[in-house]
Amino acid sequence: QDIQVQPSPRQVNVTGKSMTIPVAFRLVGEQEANPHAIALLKQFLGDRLGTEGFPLFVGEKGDRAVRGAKRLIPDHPEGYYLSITDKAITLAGNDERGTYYAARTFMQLFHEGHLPFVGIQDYPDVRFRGVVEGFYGTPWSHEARLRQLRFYGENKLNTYIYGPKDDPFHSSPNWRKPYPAKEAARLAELVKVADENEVDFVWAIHPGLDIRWETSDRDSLMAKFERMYDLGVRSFAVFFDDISGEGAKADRQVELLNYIDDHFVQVKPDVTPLIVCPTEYNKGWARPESGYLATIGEKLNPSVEVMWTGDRVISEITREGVEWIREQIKRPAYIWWNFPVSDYVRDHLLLGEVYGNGKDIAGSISGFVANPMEWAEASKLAIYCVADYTWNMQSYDRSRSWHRAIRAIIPENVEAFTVFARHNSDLGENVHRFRREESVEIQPVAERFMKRYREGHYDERDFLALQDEFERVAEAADLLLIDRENEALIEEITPWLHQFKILGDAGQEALAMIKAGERGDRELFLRKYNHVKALRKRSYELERQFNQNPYQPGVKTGTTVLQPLVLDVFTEATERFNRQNGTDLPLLADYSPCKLTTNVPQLEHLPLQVYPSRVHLTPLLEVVKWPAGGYLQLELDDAYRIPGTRLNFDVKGDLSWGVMEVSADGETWQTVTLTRDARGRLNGKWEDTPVKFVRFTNTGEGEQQVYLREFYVVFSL
Ligand code: LOG
Repeated sequence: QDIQVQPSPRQVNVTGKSMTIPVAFRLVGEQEANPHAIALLKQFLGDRLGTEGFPLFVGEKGDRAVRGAKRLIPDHPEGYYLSITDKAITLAGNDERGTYYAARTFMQLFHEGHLPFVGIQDYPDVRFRGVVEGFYGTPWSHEARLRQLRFYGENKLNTYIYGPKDDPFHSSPNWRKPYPAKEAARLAELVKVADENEVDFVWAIHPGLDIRWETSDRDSLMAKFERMYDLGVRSFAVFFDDISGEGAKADRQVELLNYIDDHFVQVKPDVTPLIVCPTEYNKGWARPESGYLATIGEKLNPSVEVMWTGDRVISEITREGVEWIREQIKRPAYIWWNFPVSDYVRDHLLLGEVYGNGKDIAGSISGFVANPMEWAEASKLAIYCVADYTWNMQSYDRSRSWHRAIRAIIPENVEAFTVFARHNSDLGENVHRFRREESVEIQPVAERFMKRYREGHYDERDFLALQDEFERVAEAADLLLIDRENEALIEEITPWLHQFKILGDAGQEALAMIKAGERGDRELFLRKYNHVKALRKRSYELERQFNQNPYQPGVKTGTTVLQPLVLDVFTEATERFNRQNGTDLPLLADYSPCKLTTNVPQLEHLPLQVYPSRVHLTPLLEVVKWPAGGYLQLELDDAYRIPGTRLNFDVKGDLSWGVMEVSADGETWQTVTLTRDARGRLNGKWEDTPVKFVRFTNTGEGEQQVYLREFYVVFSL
C-alpha cells in the first residue's frame, strides 16, 4: 500500500496491513504533550474523541504516555516516532515540535476509511526551513499571510521571516518608528497563528539605507525590537542587503549586531538566535579585498546566523558554494534562496518545478528559506517543494513533488493547473540571467515540426500534438477562470489566464492557417490570418491593462516555447501564402526599435521597455557598481527628434563624475546639460536635432555605486 506523506519521511516500515478507522479514540498524554499538537488532534478527530476508544498515545520523549517508545524516537531536533498497530497508536516527539509533526503525519495517513499499520521514524535534514517574505513590490496581505502560516504548519516548515522591502516600518523611512496600532494588532495575530502552527515568526528590520552609527539610532533599533517583543515576536533578523556607503561597513554592522545579540537576544531567555543578511550576500558580490566577509567571520558573535543567496543573487545552491562561504563566515550559511521571487521579472509567473539545488548540502547549511513571489497563493507551489526538499534531500523527486504540490493547492483542477504551470515557468531574458525550463514535453515536437514544415514536409502526428496542446491551453484557461475552489489563487493569476486563453486560441488559429493554405482556401486562410492578428492585438491590450507596475509592466505567458511557435507558424504560413498568391500580407513583427549596449557588467542583460513614446531601462533593485569608463548606450533604429532624457541614480548632490551625450551617427557627440528636478532626477535637453544614440559614461577616476532608478529616452515614432 502506498503511503503518501508530505514531506517524504525518512524511514517508513509498512506492513501492508491496515485497519478500518476506529469510530472512537482515547487520547493518552494530553497533560504533558505539546498543546499545539493536542489542539490539532482534537480539531481533526472531533466527535471521534472520548474517554473510551482506541488508545492514542501522545507526548514528548520523557513523557509517561510514550515511555514505551522511548528508544525508537530519533535523537534529532523535531524528530518523531509514529506507530499504528492493531493495539494502539503512538505519536512520540523528540521535542515539542516533533510531536506536532507526528500529529501532522498521522492526519495524512487517514485514507478512505483506513489507517495503515506503520512505523515511521522521521526528522528533517535542515534545521530552519521556510520562507522569507523579502521581495520588493506589494507586500502580502494579512489574509494571505494567515493562509501561508497554516500551509507551513501542514507541510512541516518551521520558519517565516517577515521582511517585505516595501513595508516602510521594516525599512526606510520608518524602521525607527513603532507600527501604528492596527498594523501592530495584525502582526500580533500573525505571531499567534505562527505559534499555533509551530512556525517561528521572525521579524526583520532593514535599517541600512539611512542608518547613522550613533547611539541614538542603536537605541531606536533596540526600542523597535522591544516593541516587537511586546507583540509576541521571539525571533529577530537584521537585513543589510541592497545598500551602499555608510550603512554597508562591516565593522560598524558587526558592532551593532553584537550589541543587539549581547543586550537583547542573549538576555531574553525565550528569543532564538539572531539572523543577519549581510551586504555581500552572494559570491558574485563578495570582494576579498573589501575584507567584508572576513570581518563578519571573525568578529560577529558565533551564535548569529548569516544569510547567503549562493554564487549569485539568484542561483542554484551547490555543495561547493556552501563550503566556500562557510570558510569565510566561519559558520554554516543560512540560505536565502531567491526563488520563486519575481520582483525582477514582474510580468512573468514562476510556476515551474523546484530543481538545481544540491542534494548533498544538508550538513553544510543551518537554514534554507525561499523568497517568494508577491503572489502568495501561486508561490505555494514552490514552497511546497522546498518543504519536501529541505526535509529529506536524498529522496527529493522534483517532478513527484511538483505534481503533489498542484494536487495540494487546487485538488479539483489538477489537470488544468498542470497545463497552465508547465507553460509558465521560465523568466525570459533578465538581469540575473536565471532561467527555468518551460514547456518541456512539447518543445522537441515544436522544434521538429517547424524544421520540417520549413522544409515542406511535416509529420501529421506532430501537427496534431501541437494542436492538442493549444486546445488544452485554451481549455485550461477557461476552467481555471471559473474555478471557485481556490479563489485567492485564481484572483492572483487571472491576468495571466486571460493571456493564456489568447495564446491557446492564437496557436490553434495559426495552425489552421497552415491547413487552409494547403487546401488553397484563400478565404479561410484570410479569416484565420485576421483572427491571429486580432488576438495579437488583444494580447497587447492586456499588456497595457493589467499588472501595471513601473518595473516590468504587463502579462507574459508561454514566452519560451509556445509564443515563439505561434509567431513562427504564422510567419511561415503567411510567407507561403504570399508566394503562392502573389499577395503582400504583412507579418507580425517582433522587432524592437532600440538596442542597449554597455560595459557595466551588472547592466549587460537588462531588458528594455519599449513604448510608442518612450524607451526606458528596467529599473534595478540592487546597487550598481559602475566602473570608471563604464558606459550605457541606447541606440535607436534611426535618428529621431527626441524631446529629452531622464536619469535617476538616487544620489544626492551633483553628478560630477559622469557625462550624458547624444549623437546622430555614433561619431560626433554632443554633451547634454543635466538639470536636477525637485525629486533629484536629472533631466537632459539639447538642441532640437535628431539623434540616434544616447549614452552616459562614468568619466571619473573611480568606481561609483548608484541605484539605477530611471534611464528614460522620450521620443515619438
Ligand atoms: C534582495 C531581495 C530581492 C531579491 C530578488 C536579497 C538578499 N535581497 O538583489 O529583496 O527580492 O534580490 O530581486 C535582492 O536577495 N536584491
